[in-house]
Amino acid sequence: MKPSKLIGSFCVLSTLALATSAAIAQTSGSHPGMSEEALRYEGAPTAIDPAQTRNLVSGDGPAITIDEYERSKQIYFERCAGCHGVLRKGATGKPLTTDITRDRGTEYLKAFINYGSPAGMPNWGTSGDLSAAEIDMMARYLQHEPPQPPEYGMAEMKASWKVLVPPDKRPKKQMNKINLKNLFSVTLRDSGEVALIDGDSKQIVNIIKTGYAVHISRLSASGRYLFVIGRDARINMIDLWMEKPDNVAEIKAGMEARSVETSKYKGWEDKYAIAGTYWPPQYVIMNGETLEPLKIVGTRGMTVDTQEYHPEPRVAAIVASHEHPEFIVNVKETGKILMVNYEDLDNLKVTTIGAARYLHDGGWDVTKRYFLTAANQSNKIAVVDSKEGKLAALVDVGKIPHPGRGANFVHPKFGPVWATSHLGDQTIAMIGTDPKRHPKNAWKVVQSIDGQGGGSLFIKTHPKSKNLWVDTALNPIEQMSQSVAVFDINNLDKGFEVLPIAEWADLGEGPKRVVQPEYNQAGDEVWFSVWNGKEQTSAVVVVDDRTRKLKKVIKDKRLITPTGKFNVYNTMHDVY
Ligand code: DHE
Repeated sequence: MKPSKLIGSFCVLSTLALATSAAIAQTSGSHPGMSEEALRYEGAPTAIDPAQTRNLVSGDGPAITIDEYERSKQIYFERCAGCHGVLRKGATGKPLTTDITRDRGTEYLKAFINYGSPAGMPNWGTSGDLSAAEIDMMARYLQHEPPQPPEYGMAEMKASWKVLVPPDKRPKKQMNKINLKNLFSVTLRDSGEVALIDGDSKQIVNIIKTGYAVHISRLSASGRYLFVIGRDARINMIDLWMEKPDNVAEIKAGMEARSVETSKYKGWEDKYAIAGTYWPPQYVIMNGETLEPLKIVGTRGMTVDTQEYHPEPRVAAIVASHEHPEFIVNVKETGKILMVNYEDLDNLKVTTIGAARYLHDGGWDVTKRYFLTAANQSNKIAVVDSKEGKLAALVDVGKIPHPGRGANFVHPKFGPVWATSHLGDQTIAMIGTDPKRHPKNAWKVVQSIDGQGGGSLFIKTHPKSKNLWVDTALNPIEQMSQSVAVFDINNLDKGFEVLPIAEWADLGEGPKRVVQPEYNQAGDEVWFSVWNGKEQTSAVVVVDDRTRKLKKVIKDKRLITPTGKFNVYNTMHDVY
């Protein structure tokens, strides 16, 4: 087994030494207590520029020079902030506020950083990632107040906002011959672009510059506008009706972000867009045709369980309700789900639902009434009843659920279910979602099966398919990260078939992680990204869903680090 190399700007982990998939959920030699997958996934650098933060060196901490503070700050933002938070209040990693760090003292902190901890702290020193001098500097730095990144309000948003083509100058009808419903928006992570690929011809229609380390794409309710958000919180609004689809508006919604969505309730189609930011911790509602920022709301507040103040509750997944004119907003660190009613932005009504920490991604059940979302560090799925505006259940699942948007299908024995795979173990949990006709199964794990291993990020099926696809993109074992498991929904106990997607792509050197299955509109093809290093060749592999055979490898030197893929029809209609 070759140690997998990390991609792009991911944190640097030196050794990957897991032998069996069972061990993955437990510990690894270099980072005891925490799976390599989880660390690699969460520990990415923050998009906030350390140079823009305000230094807070005080006489209360140990001696540190300005130069040391600056260098430590850089290291912290690159390697620590993803887990411990920019303000060090804790997320996946423990809090590192000065009341704690000063109490521990320099020597303790040095040992901690050097050797790591069973709770999951990497061994930055013994792994060779940080020198003894750097560890000493970091131990002192942590005893000073965290540097404060600037706030980002209406003035900053307006200054960044550009309407490149005003609504009245846009086409009145579709000006191209593309079958838009089967178009795919493909994230080109490390080039900060999206590729629009025609799902019928498999040709690239356009490559569009977007934000840094672009993250997800979402569609307006009409399917005309594509919204893309980068980790730097830049949103690009692309008009698919143009002869060559391209940007018509853009804005920087904050300094770091992951989520964007549009209003979908009847009568409100295409009216609003919303983006949630990691920094500052807030969301903004924008005009759905121009991206003009209209209403900014902060998410700082009390945590759901211990009810203590959190200064940095990041906004994770957002979905648009089909039951009410509402956005459903996951607030990660407080563990709260907000139902933001957009009927009257001046008198904004927000229902706050207490769920569990730390909320991340999720999707709808097949009726689109229930939103199922991962509270990943609580190993739970929270179920929100969007009709009644309340929590329907908190369901215990495996270790670190990571559903993407999840997978809906009719289980041969238990009726309609929604499934998630896990980052921290090999299981796939199926939760009953039909309280009317299958009340005994509703909001319970009706079956849990084993997939290839841990390190799964995405699971997918389609209403027309009998296949359930589960990736293992972050599994440290190459054979697993470079292939995908597929189950027959009618024979789930039979086990899975493994398809060697990366091998089919025939790309040569590189990590070649196989990530995020996505169906075409017809539901007869599944697309996979083969995510290689920035300087290496990547590809998108199309598999025939019925035969499970290779249909097409889309290889093009412009496809740099493809990851997420968003089929227009399926994203518009929440088909998954
Ligand atoms: Fe994602 C969705 C956050 C790393 C690919 N990612 C999401 C969502 C959030 C999120 C909150 C849900 C958005 C929504 O539905 O509104 N992702 C984060 C992180 O904080 C994290 C852990 C670390 C980071 O620094 O960003 C992270 N994500 C990754 C990756 O490394 C992935 C695998 C590759 C990449 O492109 O960066 C990745 N995330 C994705 C994809 C989706 C996503 C493809 C959308 C899935 C879908 O089917 O909707």
